[in-house]
Amino acid sequence: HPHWFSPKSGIYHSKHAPVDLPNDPFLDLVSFIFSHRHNGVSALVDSSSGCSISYPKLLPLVKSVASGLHRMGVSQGDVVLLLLPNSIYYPIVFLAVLYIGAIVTPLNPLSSVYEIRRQVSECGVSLAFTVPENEKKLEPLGISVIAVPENEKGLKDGCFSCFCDLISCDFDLPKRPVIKQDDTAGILYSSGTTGVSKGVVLSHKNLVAMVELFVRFEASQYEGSCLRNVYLAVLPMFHVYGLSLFAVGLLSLGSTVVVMRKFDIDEVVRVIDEYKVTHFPVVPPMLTALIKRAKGVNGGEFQSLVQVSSGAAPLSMGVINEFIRAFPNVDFIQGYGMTESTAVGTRGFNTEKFRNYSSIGLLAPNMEAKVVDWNTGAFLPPGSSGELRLRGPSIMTGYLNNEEVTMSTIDKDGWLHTGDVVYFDHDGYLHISDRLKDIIKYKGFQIAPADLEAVLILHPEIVDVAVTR
Ligand code: 4UW
Repeated sequence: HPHWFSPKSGIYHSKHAPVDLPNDPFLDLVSFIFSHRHNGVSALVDSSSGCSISYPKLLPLVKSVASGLHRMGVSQGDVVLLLLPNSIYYPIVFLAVLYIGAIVTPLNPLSSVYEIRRQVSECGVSLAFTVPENEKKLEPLGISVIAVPENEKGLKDGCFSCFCDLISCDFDLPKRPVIKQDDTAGILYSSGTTGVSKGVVLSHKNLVAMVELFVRFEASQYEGSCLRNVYLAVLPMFHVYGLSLFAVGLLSLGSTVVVMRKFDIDEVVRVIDEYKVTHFPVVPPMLTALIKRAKGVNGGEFQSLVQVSSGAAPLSMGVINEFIRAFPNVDFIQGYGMTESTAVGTRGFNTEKFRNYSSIGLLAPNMEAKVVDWNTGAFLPPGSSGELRLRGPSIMTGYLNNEEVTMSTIDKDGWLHTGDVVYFDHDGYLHISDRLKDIIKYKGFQIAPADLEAVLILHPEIVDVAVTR
């Protein structure tokens, strides 16, 4: 057996050397991010207007919004809803809420009133940030609402006066509360292996581990300065994949994050060219759009691209091959993660000599895995498919107010039952072959059949309903 697999315990260890994680119990995510020194210039750029926020201005803006929130009466442990599309202000608001020890719960701005109401009441939300189009949806909920503009141009518009006050608030935060690594930082929604979607409780420690084991680790594997990396942020920051990279991890490296509100392939091509984008994380449907678009041009437009990474949903070998053919100079990798693992899982890693495009990559450092036969419970060796179980510092604290489901998802030894069917090949790369759990993935987003059923059954003409994938 290879050294990374112990047949006795059935445990797969990461092939990567372990990474030291900060062990100060009183460390919060914001202090951690800004403790990293770099000479990054542009932090966040709005792709449509070109408005940008520089690295030297980033922390002062976070502090300013944090002070404003404090003045409004938001305090440690309060839960703030971010019902927002991508914008350069998303990371600022996210980090400002955490800075004062409050908690963020993000949600897709296209959510229905039904979904918003549920999350607001489950999390005990008292304040929401949203876009003007959504203010009506929040009105009946009786919580405070702050409208966020798309970029700096919008700031002058009267309906954003509250946000304008926050962002230009003088520092008067008396003293930061004591925040522990174990304190809750975010509550993201996921349906897990079954049932309706549930709040996934993530601590500062989970997010710090994510930054180290996923974002900073990946950057450390490539030569050269991360300051020169320009990321196109079109994946939504209300989902764990976009949040981890664009609102958190990359800002500790000094990379530039070019933020795009909505995926539009023509806009993507323009922005990649204009900002010399080097890294583009995508979900499978975006890859297909890129391939189609590449056929219509003869080079030039995509020259700056160095890496495209895909994940959040399965990808067929056919699409992968077409992509490689259309973009021979781009390093293509797949990654795998879950909301419940704070996005940490596996990431591809290609070298000159070794390329494995079809796999979802190697297990992240400090993470352990098991592959289990779901009928017999037997631990399976490389080459055999079974349910993936994951253990490590980025695994969620649990589901919000749901001990029963938490206990059936994370067993007594700390293993997260992923509901995904995988196998390790003999080089230690993981392959995902099926899904045991009953979620539907639409453009990388989760759709819980039980959530659809709950909505459909309310229709007066529907007697009973079963949604399946
Ligand atoms: N192939 C097939 C994949 C894959 C996949 C995920 O909505 P969630 O909870 O979370 C995500 C997170 C994706 C992600 C995080 C960090 C990262 O580096 C990365 O790399 C590209 C992707 O989607 O859904 C989790 C579920 O989504 C499926 C799988 O079923 C998993 O349990 N999934 N990645 N590459 N399926």
